[in-house]
Amino acid sequence: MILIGMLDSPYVRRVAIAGTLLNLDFEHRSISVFRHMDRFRAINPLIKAPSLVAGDGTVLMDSELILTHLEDVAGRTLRPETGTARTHDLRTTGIALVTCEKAVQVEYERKRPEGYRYQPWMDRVRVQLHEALQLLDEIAARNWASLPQQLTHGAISAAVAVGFIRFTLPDVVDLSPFSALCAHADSCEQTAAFRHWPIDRETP
Ligand SMILES: N[C@@H](CCC(=O)N[C@@H](CS)C(=O)NCC(=O)O)C(=O)O
Repeated sequence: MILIGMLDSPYVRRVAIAGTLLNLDFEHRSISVFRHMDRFRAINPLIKAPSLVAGDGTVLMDSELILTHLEDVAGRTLRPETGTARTHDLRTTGIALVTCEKAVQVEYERKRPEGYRYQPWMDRVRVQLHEALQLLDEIAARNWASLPQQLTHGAISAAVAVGFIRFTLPDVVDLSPFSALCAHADSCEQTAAFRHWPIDRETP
């Protein structure tokens, strides 16, 4: 299996970290959807990161669907399998993915020339981002004072979202009100799986 995409994409990084936690053997190629568009397009004409070339050559996209496939291959899941814990982890993952989406939208909006930016849209996205961070902070304060034995998709995705904001938007998003979430991200970044996939690592 080959995972395609830069680790500064929170979606690529969550897949890479989960793949390692699932003990899967896969290759990673740091191909950028912007800087290496033609190379990317040759693998996936839709130019979406992450993409995964599965064992049989099928090209998958969307981090959640790729994770579904990786868990099929591994024969186990990082998500609690039943009950309230599962429902809560699905909710947390959803909030974390919105956090990633809104943070990425802020970054993409910044790429536009000044005259092409639309402030009411930016204001809306930033309110959504702030709300999502607030919800994750409450979850972190309630559940992640110490790291769970098994990192779930919700816990991984929340930490990866913080990592992305710290790396890409340090001048735009003030994370200081979200201390429990930041502490959770710090703890995750110390683990072997997160250290194996640093946000700025590029494979040739
Ligand atoms: N819902 C998707 C979002 C993936 C996504 O938007 N990735 C960005 C990179 S961070 C991308 O492919 N951008 C290029 C584009 O949308 O054209 C997922 O979970 O994988």
